[in-house]
Order: sequence, then C-alpha cells, then structure tokens
Amino acid sequence: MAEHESLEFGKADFVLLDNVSMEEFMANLKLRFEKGRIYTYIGEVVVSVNPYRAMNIYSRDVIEQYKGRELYERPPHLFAIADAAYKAMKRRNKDTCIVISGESGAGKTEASKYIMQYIAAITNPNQRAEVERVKNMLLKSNCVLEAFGNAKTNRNDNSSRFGKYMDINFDFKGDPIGGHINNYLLEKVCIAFGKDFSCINDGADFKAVADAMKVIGFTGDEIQTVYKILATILHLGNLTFGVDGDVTLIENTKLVSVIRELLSTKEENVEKALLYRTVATGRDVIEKQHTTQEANYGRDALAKAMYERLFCWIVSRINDIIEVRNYDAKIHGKNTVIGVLDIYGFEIFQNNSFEQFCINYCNEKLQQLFIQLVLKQEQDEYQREGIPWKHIDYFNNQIIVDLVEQQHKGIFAVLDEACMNVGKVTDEVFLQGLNTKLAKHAHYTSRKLSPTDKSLEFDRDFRIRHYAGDVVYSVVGFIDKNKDTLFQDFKRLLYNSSNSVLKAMWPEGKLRITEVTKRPLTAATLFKNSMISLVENLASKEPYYVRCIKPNDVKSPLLFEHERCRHQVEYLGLLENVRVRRAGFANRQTYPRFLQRYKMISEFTWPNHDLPSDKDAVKRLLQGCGFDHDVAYGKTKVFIRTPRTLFSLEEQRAEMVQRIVLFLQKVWRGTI
Ligand code: AD9
Ligand code: MG
Repeated sequence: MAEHESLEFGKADFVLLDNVSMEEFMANLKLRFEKGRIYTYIGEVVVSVNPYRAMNIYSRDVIEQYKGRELYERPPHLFAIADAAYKAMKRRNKDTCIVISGESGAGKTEASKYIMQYIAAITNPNQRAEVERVKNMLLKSNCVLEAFGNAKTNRNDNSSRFGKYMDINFDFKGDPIGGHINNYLLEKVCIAFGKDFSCINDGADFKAVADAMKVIGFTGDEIQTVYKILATILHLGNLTFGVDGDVTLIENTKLVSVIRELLSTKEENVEKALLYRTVATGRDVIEKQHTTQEANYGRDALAKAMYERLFCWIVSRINDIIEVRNYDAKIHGKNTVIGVLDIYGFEIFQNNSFEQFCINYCNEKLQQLFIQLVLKQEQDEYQREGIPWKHIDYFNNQIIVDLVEQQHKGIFAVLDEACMNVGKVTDEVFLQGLNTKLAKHAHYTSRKLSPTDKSLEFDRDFRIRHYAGDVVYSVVGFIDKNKDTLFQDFKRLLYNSSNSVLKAMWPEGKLRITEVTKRPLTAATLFKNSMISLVENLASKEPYYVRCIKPNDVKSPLLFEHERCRHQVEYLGLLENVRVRRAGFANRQTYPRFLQRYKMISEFTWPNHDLPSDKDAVKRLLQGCGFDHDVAYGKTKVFIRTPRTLFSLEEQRAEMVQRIVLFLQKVWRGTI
C-alpha cells in the first residue's frame, strides 16, 4: 500500500479492494479521478485516467521524489514505474519494457513522453556531452515523428496514426547512449492527401519541423526533398481526370509540370504514369490506358504510398542518427535496453474495417503476452521464493490469436489467398472464403452464418468475438487495403528521379516490368510478421504496464462517464488482472522492510528482536497477531494473501504510532 495517501483518495492499489467486483473497481476509479488522483496500481501495473487538464505532478520536484524510490513508497505515478523499469535495468542488468495501451485519446503518447522525460531527467548526473547529445536526439526525434505521424481526428486532436516502439540503450553507468524506433501500420487511408496533417498545410509548422530535423541531423537536401514530397502529395489531391471520347485526360495539366519539377522527373513520364499502366503479357509489354476510375485510384494510391514511404524513411533516418555509436559500448560494455511501446488500443467503431481488424489483432497479441508474462512473473517469484503456486483460471485468448494468424486457415491467410485469386478478386470472395473455412469457429460468425443475428446488419458483415468484446467488421475494402495497390509505373517514376534522396526511397522501381515476378508481401502479412517480432522482443524483456483510460468523449476534465469507463476496464481485462494478482498474494515485502514498518505492533520485535533472523522475527510477529494462516514465508520475502490482513497490520501500526506519540508527548511535558 502506498504511503502518504489516505483512504480519502480511495485505494491506491486495486488489489486492496474489499471485493473484486466491477462496482467496487469503478467506484474507486471514479473517486480517485474526481480527487485528481489519476494513477492507481494493480500491483505493478499503472492504471491511468486521462485528466484532460494540466496536472502539477510532473515537475522537477516530483521527479526528485520518485528517483530511486520503491514503488510503494510514493503515491502511484508513471514516474514510479519508469523508475522501477530503470532500477531493474541498472541494478539487475535486465532489459525492460514499458507497454502503454489504451484507446485513442486515453493518454498513451503523453504517458510515453513523461516516461522519456523522467528517464532523461534522472540519468547522466555527470553531464557527459555525448549522453546529453543522445538524450536531446531521442526527445527531438519524438517531435519529428509526431509532426508526420499524428493527425487531428474526432477522437484526439493529436492522434498518433502509427504504433511506436522505442528502445533506449544504456551503458554500464546507466546513461542513455542510443536508441532505435520501430513503427507499425501508419494508417494510409485516413491520410489521403494529408489534408489532416498540419505540417503539410501550415508553412509555419513545417518550418518548426524542418528546424527540428536539422538539429537531429537531416541534411539540407533531405529536408528539401521531404518538403517536395509533401507538396507533391498536396498537388496530387487537386489533380483531376476527364475523358475525351475514349481517351482519359488530365484536366489540369499545369499541375503535371509542377509535380514534375518537385519530383525531378521528366514531364511526359509523370503524365504517362498517371494515365497508363505497363503490363507484361507473356513476353510482350504493352501500355494500357487507365479509365478515369483507374486513374483516380492510381493517383490516390500514389499519394498514400508516398506518404507512407516518407514516414518510414524518416524513421529509418532517425534510427541511423540515434543508433549506438560508441564502438566500445557496443562490443564491450554492458548495454541494456528499456523499450517503450506506445500502441493503439482496441478500437470498436460504428464502422470497423481492415485497420481496426489489424489494431484489434495487435491487442490480442499483447493480451496474450500479458497473460503469459504476468502469470509467468508471479510463478517465477513464487518459485524463487520456494512457495507453492496454485494455478488460477483466466480466459486464454490464444484461440483468437490463432483465428487471425494461423497458417492456411487464419483470417489473414484467407485474405491473402483471396488477393492471389486469378479470377475475381473481390471482398465478397474473401468473405466466402472466411465462411467456408471458419464456419465452425466459436469466435467467428457472419451474416450468412447467423442470418437472424441483429448485430450483423449487412451481407458484408462478419463478427469476431475478441477477448475484449464482439466487434463487427465490414469486409468492404479489405482486399484493396491488403494488396500493394501502387502500380509499378509509379515506382519506376520515382526511382528514375534525379533527386537521389527520393530515388533511394523507391529501390523496387529499379525492376523492369518483365522482371517483376514476385508479388510484394501483403499488408496483412507484413503486419503479422511485425507483430510476431514485436511480441518476441517484448517477451524477452521484463515488462511494466501502463493501462490508459479515457474518461469521456468530450475532452472534459470533470466528466467521468461511467459506462464508457466500465467498458474500457472490461476490455483492458483489468478485473482479471486484479484477480490474477490476488490469487497469488496481494502483497509481498522483504523481511527487513516488513519489520521496519510493523515492528512496533509486537512485543517480540519492538524496539528490536533477539531472534536468529528477521524471518524468524516476522514469523513470531505474525503468529502473535493471529495472521499466520494468511501468509507464506519465502526465502527473502513474506507473502500476504489477503489485503484485509495488510489493512489490519496498517491499523494496528497507526494505533501504535499514535500511542507512542502520546507517550512521548507526555514524557516531554514531564507528566510521566
Ligand atoms: V491516440 O491512440 O494516439 O489517438 P493517445 O496517444 O492515447 O491517443 P494522447 O496521449 O495523445 O492520447 O492524449 C490525448 C490528449 O489528452 C492530450 O493531447 C492531452 O490534451 C490530454 N492528456 C493526456 N494525458 C494527459 C496528462 N497526463 N495530463 C494532461 C493529458 N493532459
Ligand atoms: Mg498517441
């Protein structure tokens, strides 16, 4: 139990609830939110509720209060988790990671920034110049990524449209010496023409971003190219096609010259790539004219692909720059890592498509990891301490992970198969494939399989029973979004640019049409592979979790929408989390620490004990209080099963402390 917090603010750890019920959980969460206590623990997990107002809890002073402290010594805070991850990394030489999850607008990115700030603030006490440089780069790179990867949505004014995993490397002194960023699934669809991206539309904003890029180490040519690509994307948005007889035309040909200029290509090549497609039929190569529909489609695909490629290129350039430089540190010195994952939470919209499907699959993977790691961690500790472990039941979502990613019959496999179809490639073909292969799956159904089900409104709908709840997806657009839809002609166009920076972004444009034999990997396969390696990576580290909750949809600091929050608590599996935590032992403390806190409540231990060991003293104390049945004695720690026992100990302690104080006051006043 965290000190310095009275019950007026509710329970600082959900594990201490009298009953683990949804009502009690929600009441505690609400009370704390209303009292401005936005963080609460579940053991070592931080539950955070977005305050939607500036909180005075991130200052230098507060950082100092958390530095080097144990989790329970201070009120729950992100800083405590960051410190725990840092301590584990530094003292025990462990790679750690902090997984931040929650839905859009719940506060993940803000949390990741506070964590980074904390780590930056507590490291490099000797002000080594190289370390300062690295810290500065890591923080600055964040701004640049946000400028390109965030957008204003109706859910969040500064919504990250990509998942981000950032590793920070530390040397043997515990100072940052480099880092690496992985990005996941930038939502191509919602950035069509980048209308939403302020850095594209606003010259002043772009100036600020360009300055940040310069500081990080992007060259002038590179920044110029970025600017040109953004301008091209904007112009593409204004480009329209018409017809003259059966010939497709570009209506505003002036724009073609502008784009040509920006891309440093030949004018006729731009026009040709927009209006024709080169296809190989056997050994012949022919040029096929687009219909206006195809031309529109091609133009949109080009804009999206250019943006996505640009973003990935920026990430890879940042990685070049922040990579661990120091040869010695790489080869010899101890090099440990803290990873911070800021990734999209479950999304259940009115209309769910391929993006939501990928995002929700990602959350299934992370939940699976959570189950394994949280249980594994508990098991490991009990084993280490020599305490028998009894297994508790929880819903294992592996079945849903398999439903999505299994070879041959998983949803991604069916989707890929539908995309490879020689004949008709349509969303309906994909849906038929699902219905055939998954008809009997307990977590899959569709309009066709359950015609009377009211939640499946349209023929195109299918439904997945996710661990977090049922989600109805519309099959429309799956095929398109899964395929690499960019015509090879565009890739060649960009590769043949005389701008070397742009050229380098499009290496596959080198291939001649007759050489393009292998299909590029589909979006689903790429995403699946990246998730599998993400999870492998996280699993190799000691994890810490931050679970973010969004209190309302109107960005209000006052409103705690009960139903809205309850739903999140449910799908984040927080009650399950409390139960798992409690099924073991609610609290564990080393013997010396336990004595330090409670020794005054027993005559055997106050003021000092004369037993052979602290362990014996703790045993004697707990037997004396009648709590012996509710605890287990490990090698170095005492484990307390129910929170009630801890409460009683706390109460007795408070009572004793008061008595001691009164006694001392009397002594001072000379009345004794
Ligand atoms: V998304 O999935 O990227 O759309 P996030 O990242 O979960 O989403 P974000 O961190 O961007 O949400 O938070 C949304 C907004 O909530 C911020 O712009 C702040 O205005 C507000 N917020 C979040 N956390 C805090 C906080 N600790 N203190 C004050 C906060 N305001
Ligand atoms: Mg975000």
